[in-house]
Amino acid sequence: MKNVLNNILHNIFINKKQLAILIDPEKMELDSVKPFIKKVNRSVASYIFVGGSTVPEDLTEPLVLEIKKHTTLPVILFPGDVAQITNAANALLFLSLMSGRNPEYLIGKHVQAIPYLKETSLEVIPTGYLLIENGVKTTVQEVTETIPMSTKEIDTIVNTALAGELLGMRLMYLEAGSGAQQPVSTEVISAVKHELTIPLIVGGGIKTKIQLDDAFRAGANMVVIGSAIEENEDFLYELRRW
Ligand code: 1GP
Repeated sequence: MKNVLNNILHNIFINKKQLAILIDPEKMELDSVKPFIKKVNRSVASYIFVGGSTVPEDLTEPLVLEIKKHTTLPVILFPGDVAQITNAANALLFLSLMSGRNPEYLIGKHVQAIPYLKETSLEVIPTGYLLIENGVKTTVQEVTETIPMSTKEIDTIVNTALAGELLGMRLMYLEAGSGAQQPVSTEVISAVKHELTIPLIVGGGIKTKIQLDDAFRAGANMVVIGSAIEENEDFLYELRRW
């Protein structure tokens, strides 16, 4: 059943904070999935995201199948490339990198993905994706050859998010980049949230419970954490209750 987006909207309606744990297929061995997912299951996480900027073609599907053996949480693809699309997941964030002006990541990859998506039962969720500067160059910036948006130009960030909403995006994702030095600032989050009516996802560089709480307080409806948990799985223990 295609209910991931409805579930996100329902959780917002009942004021539930939503946390997604991001797993990069390049960084997770299949043998480690079971113990890792057990910890995720005991945490407050509502979703598992799977994806990365530079994942080899044959890694994503076996990983998703293994994750699904050990959890009932929805698995959502957060792909860096078309080769990361697999029917084994529940949903796909169909990301358009609206902060950049590289046509490949605005529409090109999407056209390439259609032959896969025509055959799939995946829930495809149109998602605007905005890369925000964080002080260091991140992999997503390198791979996509785009420039992140300056935090000094909050109006441009807000207007880009709104343009995405008017184009029909169902989610908006503010991204500082995996392993970012600084997460997206609370000023940027609240300015975007103030104008947007679609759900707002925030990720990149969130390493502490305080940063997580700050992102929610500023208006994020969902927060994504990857690197901090890759580096220290015990962080999941801190995420056992809100
Ligand atoms: C990256 O937003 C996600 O695309 C998560 O970032 O790995 O820094 O948590 P981190």
